[in-house]
Amino acid sequence: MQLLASLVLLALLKARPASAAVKEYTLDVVNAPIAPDGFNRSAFGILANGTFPGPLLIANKGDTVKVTFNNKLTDQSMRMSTSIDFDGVLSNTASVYDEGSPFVTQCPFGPNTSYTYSNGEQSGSAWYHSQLGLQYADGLRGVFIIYDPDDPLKHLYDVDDESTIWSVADWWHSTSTVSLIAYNLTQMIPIQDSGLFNGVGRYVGGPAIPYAVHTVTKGTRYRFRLINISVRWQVFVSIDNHTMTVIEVDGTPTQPLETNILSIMPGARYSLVVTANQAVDNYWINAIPADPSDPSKAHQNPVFDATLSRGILRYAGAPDAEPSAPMTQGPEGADANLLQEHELRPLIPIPPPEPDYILNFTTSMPVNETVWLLNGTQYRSPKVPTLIKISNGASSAADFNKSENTFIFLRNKTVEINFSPDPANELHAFHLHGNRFWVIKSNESDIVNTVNPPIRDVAAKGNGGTILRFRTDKPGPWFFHCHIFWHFWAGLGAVMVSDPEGIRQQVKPGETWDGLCPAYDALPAIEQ
Ligand SMILES: *[C@@H]1O[C@H](CO)[C@@H](O)[C@H](O)[C@H]1NC(C)=O
Ligand SMILES: *[C@@H]1O[C@H](CO)[C@@H](O)[C@H](O)[C@H]1NC(C)=O
Ligand SMILES: *[C@@H]1O[C@H](CO)[C@@H](O)[C@H](O)[C@H]1NC(C)=O
Ligand SMILES: *[C@@H]1O[C@H](CO)[C@@H](O)[C@H](O)[C@H]1NC(C)=O
Ligand SMILES: *[C@@H]1O[C@H](CO)[C@@H](O)[C@H](O)[C@H]1NC(C)=O
Ligand SMILES: *[C@@H]1O[C@H](CO)[C@@H](O)[C@H](O)[C@H]1NC(C)=O
Ligand SMILES: *[C@@H]1O[C@H](CO)[C@@H](O)[C@H](O)[C@H]1NC(C)=O
Ligand SMILES: *[C@@H]1O[C@H](CO)[C@@H](O)[C@H](O)[C@H]1NC(C)=O
Ligand SMILES: *[C@@H]1O[C@H](CO)[C@@H](O)[C@H](O)[C@H]1NC(C)=O
Ligand SMILES: *[C@@H]1O[C@H](CO)[C@@H](O)[C@H](O)[C@H]1NC(C)=O
Ligand SMILES: *[C@@H]1O[C@H](CO)[C@@H](O)[C@H](O)[C@H]1NC(C)=O
Ligand SMILES: *[C@@H]1O[C@H](CO)[C@@H](O)[C@H](O)[C@H]1NC(C)=O
Ligand SMILES: [Cu+2]
Repeated sequence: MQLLASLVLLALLKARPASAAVKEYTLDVVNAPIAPDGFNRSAFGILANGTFPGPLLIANKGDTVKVTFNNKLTDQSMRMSTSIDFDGVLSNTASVYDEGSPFVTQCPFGPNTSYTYSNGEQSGSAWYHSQLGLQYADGLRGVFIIYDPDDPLKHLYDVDDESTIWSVADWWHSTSTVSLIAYNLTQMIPIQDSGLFNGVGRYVGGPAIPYAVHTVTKGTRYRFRLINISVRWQVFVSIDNHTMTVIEVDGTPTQPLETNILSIMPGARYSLVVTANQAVDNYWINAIPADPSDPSKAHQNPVFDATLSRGILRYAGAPDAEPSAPMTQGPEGADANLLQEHELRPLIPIPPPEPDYILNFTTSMPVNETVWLLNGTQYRSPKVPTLIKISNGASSAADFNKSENTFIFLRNKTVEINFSPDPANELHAFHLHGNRFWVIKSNESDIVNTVNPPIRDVAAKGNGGTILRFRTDKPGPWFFHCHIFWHFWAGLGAVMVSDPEGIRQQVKPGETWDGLCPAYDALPAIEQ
């Protein structure tokens, strides 16, 4: 038989609601044909159960969710090992090793092996994706929703189910391996070939693949869960003739805030209440990928046309046809009521404590576009994961190589990450694993809010300056990186270690996890 190392560990959950259940999922990671925009890649994708996006995973708040991934990859032209991150899932300390960060919390697992991730203790809109190299560009990404049966905002909407999930994504016709070689040669991140809305899209010169349709009933209020599973760029989302009311950002319920267009960064999530209150008709959902710092970049790829990235909102009774309105990029100029991050208010405000640590950070690109530095250091994965080093006694930054860009904090403190205004207008999307942070200053605004700032886990860092704070009350090594994975690959990352002593006392992974690194290290390079 194959080497099937399967681990099932019950997370030591805190007080859970009576309804708490254990939900188990199995996903086969396979090489399978995929053509979300009608283009048949010569190499197959790397897909969960052969689909893109991968199967939807759902659970209720308080459930323990165990997801077993069987690595059945065979194509040697792409990464054959994998490691899965659940963005937006707040791993508890007991299971921090199931958090999926390669070489931080675990070693990846190779072909013909399995690994079970066990998580609990959270709610909201989340997603899963390969965290290894650029593997998720090849398709290994999907949506994970944790419903809250007692949602305090339930009265605002009528429908919130599997049909109201909107994913936006970018897609490349080449494999991530080929794209990386091109990136290296040209020093430019390859522009995607299409933008996908709920897994379908079009490219210039390609077939007229039918757009994803969402059918609504007039008079009904829908909670759409918008999830950006892209690898680069923001997506500007709007619905012709409709407003959208934001009620959740990255898993945090918010006070309702109305908008008619919003920009979503890679990795970010929003819940939007939309009332079907217009004439029975077909309306465009515009999901326009754009690089605001340099719109001309889109023209580097002649098959990419941002306006082809869209879906259809169809009222019951409207013809089975595309909207007659022109394809636009959504409201512009005075008509645009663009969502401002700093105006978001958590439903339950939590004032951030004054910081115990202040990290003044810079982002820079000193050599060429394949090298990005976070505060002067290019993050490179070590051979031995951070968590193992800590278990073996590492307690200060000096115990790590400089290229691990690792910062250590004592328990129960507040850390502030301060990106000063920076004239290089390059957009980054900083994401902290396993935690949520306060955005006390958004890039777009000069307001510093220490009373009721937005709480989320992905924030834009542009030229305006961004200030984040987080607590160190969850012992663990947490990746902090740009979610534009090309930048991350080029080094734009760090590891924030909360409470190394607590990690040693509380984190007890067990045999299967212990076996991951020896197994990975023994793999031939082609299978790593
Ligand atoms: C994925 O495929 C496997 C094998 O066919 C199946 O057992 C499993 O239920 C599927 N998982 C999901 C979430 O659909
Ligand atoms: C892609 O492959 C499918 C099935 O083999 C075929 O029907 C389709 O025409 C191909 N599409 C293109 C654009 O070549
Ligand atoms: C995985 O197992 C299958 C069937 O046992 C075998 O044919 C294949 O060579 C194995 N793949 C790798 C990469 O070891
Ligand atoms: C990028 O190019 C450099 C120099 O030619 C080479 O050393 C490096 O291995 C290349 N990296 C990739 C991912 O191709
Ligand atoms: C970019 O810089 C890196 C680091 O010095 C180097 O390895 C790589 O070859 C450079 N790429 C190009 C295209 O010059
Ligand atoms: C998703 O994020 C990527 C990366 O920032 C961005 O390019 C894209 O526009 C976003 N998509 C949506 C629909 O917001
Ligand atoms: C949508 O709004 C546009 C611009 O205000 C208007 O011209 C159009 O008639 C509206 N469409 C419908 C179906 O109401
Ligand atoms: C960032 O780098 C600067 C310059 O090397 C250094 O002085 C500073 O201490 C670093 N910041 C942190 C938080 O380590
Ligand atoms: C961080 O930057 C602020 C100004 O933005 C400065 O007042 C402070 O001294 C800096 N702290 C460190 C440790 O460099
Ligand atoms: C740093 O890296 C070197 C070589 O890459 C390795 O030999 C050494 O053990 C590493 N040190 C630590 C503290 O991880
Ligand atoms: C953490 O800090 C808060 C306030 O600073 C304090 O009230 C609490 O007792 C501390 N908890 C632990 C476990 O140290
Ligand atoms: C960041 O904020 C600055 C200043 O307000 C603004 O000019 C820039 O467009 C913003 N960048 C992004 C990517 O939002
Ligand atoms: Cu970035």
